[in-house]
Amino acid sequence: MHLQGSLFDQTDQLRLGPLDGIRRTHLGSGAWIDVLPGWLTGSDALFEQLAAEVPWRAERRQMYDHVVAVPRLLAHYRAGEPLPHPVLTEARDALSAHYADELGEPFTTAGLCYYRDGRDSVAWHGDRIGRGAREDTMVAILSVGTPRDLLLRPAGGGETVRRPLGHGDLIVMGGSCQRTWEHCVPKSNRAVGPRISVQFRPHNVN
Ligand SMILES: O=C(O)CCC(=O)C(=O)O
Repeated sequence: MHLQGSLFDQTDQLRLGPLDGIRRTHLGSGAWIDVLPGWLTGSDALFEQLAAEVPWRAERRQMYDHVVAVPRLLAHYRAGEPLPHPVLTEARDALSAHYADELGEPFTTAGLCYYRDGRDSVAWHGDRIGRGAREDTMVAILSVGTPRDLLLRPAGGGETVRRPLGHGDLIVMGGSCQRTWEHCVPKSNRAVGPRISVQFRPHNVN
């Protein structure tokens, strides 16, 4: 499945906009999301470059008595490791500066997920390996390629919030979001094109 470019993002020139336009929604229980549609312009060109050049890993996981393929490709960049494109370094640093007072520490790591088509997905979870299990924190996600729904729901059950994310959109999950809410990218029956998400996290949040 090829990426169908956005009609609104027909430039090859990569540019991050200002973060002042970001809008916060309080979800309850101390969780919030900040959303900025189209933060990165020229994002289709970035999608193509990341899809072609990142050393993607296909992982396998034990599921009951089977080993199954994880339905998406992955790459991970630890603190201090060069990111696969300079605009991602710029994005991480801009996010660290914007949230410095509230977060009290920089974003240091980057996880990349490549959803090749609607069969790729990630199940409901919170990022609770490490400090996200005990402390308020933030996870910032820049999405490029075809929009896919990111769903959020209270960990104890409740109404689901849906945010379609692609083509340079930014979402930041903050406060208690990783502990008190869960998120997922569900499979889609429609013929959806590919999407890459780049998740920036502070030290020891996974
Ligand atoms: O692709 C996304 O936007 C979400 C990724 C995610 O939740 C994860 O990798 O933990």
